[in-house]
Amino acid sequence: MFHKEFRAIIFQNVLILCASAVLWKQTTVTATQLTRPRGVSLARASLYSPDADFTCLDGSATFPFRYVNDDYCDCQDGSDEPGTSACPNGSFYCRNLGHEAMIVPSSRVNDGICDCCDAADEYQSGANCVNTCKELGSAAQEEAQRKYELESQGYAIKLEYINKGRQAKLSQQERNMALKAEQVEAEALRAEKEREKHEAEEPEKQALDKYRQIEQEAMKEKEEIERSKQETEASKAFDWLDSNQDGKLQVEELQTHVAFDQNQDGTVTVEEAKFFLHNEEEMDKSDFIATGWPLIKPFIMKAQGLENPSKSDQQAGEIPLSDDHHQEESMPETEGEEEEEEEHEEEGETVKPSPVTPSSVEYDAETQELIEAANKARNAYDEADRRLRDLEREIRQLEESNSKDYGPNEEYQPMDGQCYEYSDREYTYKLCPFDSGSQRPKHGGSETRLGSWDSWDGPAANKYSAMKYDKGVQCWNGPQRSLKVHLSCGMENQLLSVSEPNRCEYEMKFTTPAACSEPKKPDEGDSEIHDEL
Ligand code: MAN
Repeated sequence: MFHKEFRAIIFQNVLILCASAVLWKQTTVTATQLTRPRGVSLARASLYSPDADFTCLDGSATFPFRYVNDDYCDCQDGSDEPGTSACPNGSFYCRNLGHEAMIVPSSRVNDGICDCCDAADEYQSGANCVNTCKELGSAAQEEAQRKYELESQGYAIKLEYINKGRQAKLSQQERNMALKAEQVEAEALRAEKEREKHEAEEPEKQALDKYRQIEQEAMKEKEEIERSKQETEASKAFDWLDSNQDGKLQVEELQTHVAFDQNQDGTVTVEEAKFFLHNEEEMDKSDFIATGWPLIKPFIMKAQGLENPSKSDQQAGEIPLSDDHHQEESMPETEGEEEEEEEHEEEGETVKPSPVTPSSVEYDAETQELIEAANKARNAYDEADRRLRDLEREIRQLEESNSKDYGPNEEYQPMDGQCYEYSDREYTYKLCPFDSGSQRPKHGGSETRLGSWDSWDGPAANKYSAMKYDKGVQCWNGPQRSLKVHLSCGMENQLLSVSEPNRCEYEMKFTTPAACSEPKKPDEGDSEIHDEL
């Protein structure tokens, strides 16, 4: 208040009009047809009307317009001194014609340092600033143009990606529809083949059951033959051991065979011999066949295996066995038996029936036909089943891929299926977008999964600027590894850097044309500032 009153007195007494005229001349600049005080932007020009009182822009005071730029700070917000350094918080606007308009703190006005390229901030300091706006303007424009062209290229690639992505989605959808139709057919075909298989297997089963019966009978017969062979062998052994031919085996008879010398002291004691007679004095033939021979036979075999057969025959009084490898020691066969076998061998016939197994069975033509028909039906069913399962797998994979969010316009789709690497001193990192991220030590060691594709993870306003991969390999004594990938516009898909800001939490920087936005044409030459209040 005091300040204003004091001034009013002075101006009343000294040539008011003259002084005002001089001040007005000093504090105004002419720009694009609008006269405005020095340091005021075009946008704010209307707030500085020389025909009216000036109200501080914060509304804090109103006073005659001649106080504007009078090098004395009247407004708290410094708005009355845009063209002088009188207010500490004022701002000075320079037009910088040919380049970019700029606002500098008004404290820098006439401080001897050139801030504005048009030298407007140093109008009284004698700093001899030169107007460099034209040069700066054209350099900036060239840079802006270069950036614009790069962005345009990136964006052009992005458009291709969008095309590819949409195309891929379309063909996936088409493929999916075709597969679904095929699936219906394949299911019907499998059901039909399954029915045919059952139909063919039923008569095959009946025919084979007959064979199975025959096989079982043959098996029984074989067992019977085997049993009677054992019996014959036991009977021969009995006759052999029963040296006095009285139809009973006595201790003394066994004592003459070293095979029964269990402790191998050169003598078969009574106890040793009785052991084989079930601790009885003697044993008749039927007991011998049923229980004696199975006990005695291993001892005889052992003795024959240990001793020289040529010597043992008389010395040990060995009982020859009928096993093939003891042929020369076999008990004398009856003449008839011998001749019979020889005859068979000459004729090339099989003496005993060979064990019946399904593979060796010769089926009659009708059964064979049934088996072949069933095999054919089984193969046809297996093929139909395989085809259906292949289709189902393909559908599952397609649906999984189809459910992935490849960006608002499918622009990230072409990155799926690709992998990108980056190496630092210790590790080679790999990012396979929409799949996983991993880390491999450069000097040997296995790959560690840092995470699997989870979701887009950018801020709400820019969701597609970051990706999250989680559930990686468990960190020792810590959480499962996880990875965040920050995407930015670039001419190519490139993994730029990898860091681990927290243990087992990884971050990657990745450039891709898919992250480019439509570039804006750079402004021609100079540009204004839209400094709204
Ligand atoms: C490995 C790497 C590192 C990680 C440690 C944590 O060495 O996966 O990145 O920090 O394990 O134990």
